[in-house]
Amino acid sequence: MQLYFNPASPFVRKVRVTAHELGLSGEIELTSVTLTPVSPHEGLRANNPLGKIPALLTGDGTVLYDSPVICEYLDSLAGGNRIYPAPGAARWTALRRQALADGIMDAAVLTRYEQTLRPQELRWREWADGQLLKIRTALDALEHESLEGVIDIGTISIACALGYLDLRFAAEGWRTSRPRLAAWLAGVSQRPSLAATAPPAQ
Ligand code: 99T
Repeated sequence: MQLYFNPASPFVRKVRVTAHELGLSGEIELTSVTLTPVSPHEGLRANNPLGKIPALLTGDGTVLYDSPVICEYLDSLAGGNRIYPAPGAARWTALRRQALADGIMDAAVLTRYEQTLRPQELRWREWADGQLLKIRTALDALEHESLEGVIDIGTISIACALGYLDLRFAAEGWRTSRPRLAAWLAGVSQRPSLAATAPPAQ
């Protein structure tokens, strides 16, 4: 399988952590791409019309995107209901947490593009503040979640979202008012899957 990849992308990291947890990382070949909405990657766009990573070319030539779909596909290859819990309360919790973490990543990536790509004179402060409010409110909600000892698509996504904030928004200091979440991340980051996929310091 071939995965379009960039080490900074928290969505790609979700896929890689999932593959690692399922014992499938050896079957994934990484194809490195650099892209933004204003400098798309043509080869990628031929496979994913949205021009976003991650995108996965499976063994039979099928292309899958986005990260929730790819992660669920990998789970099915590993027998199913390992990273995505079986139908029931745990599954809804995991899916909701994935949605919350993906929402943090979406808001953070959009803010990053606003702050680094958009010409200075076109920047819209209130819009960026609105995205940051989503991130902060979501982090406050996560501070009250019981994440200890749970490894599923929900907690994997949360760890990747927090890792991206550390990479791109270190000045935000998200740990200050969220000690429980910070302690959870410190512990879970020791797992080989997360340690092996930590984004490079930039
Ligand atoms: O939007 C673009 O054109 C390029 N951006 C991406 O491909 C980002 C890379 S993170 N990926 C997504 O937004 C995927 C979201 C999708 N819903 C999923 O896979 O779950 C780049 C981060 C950075 O460079 O700082």
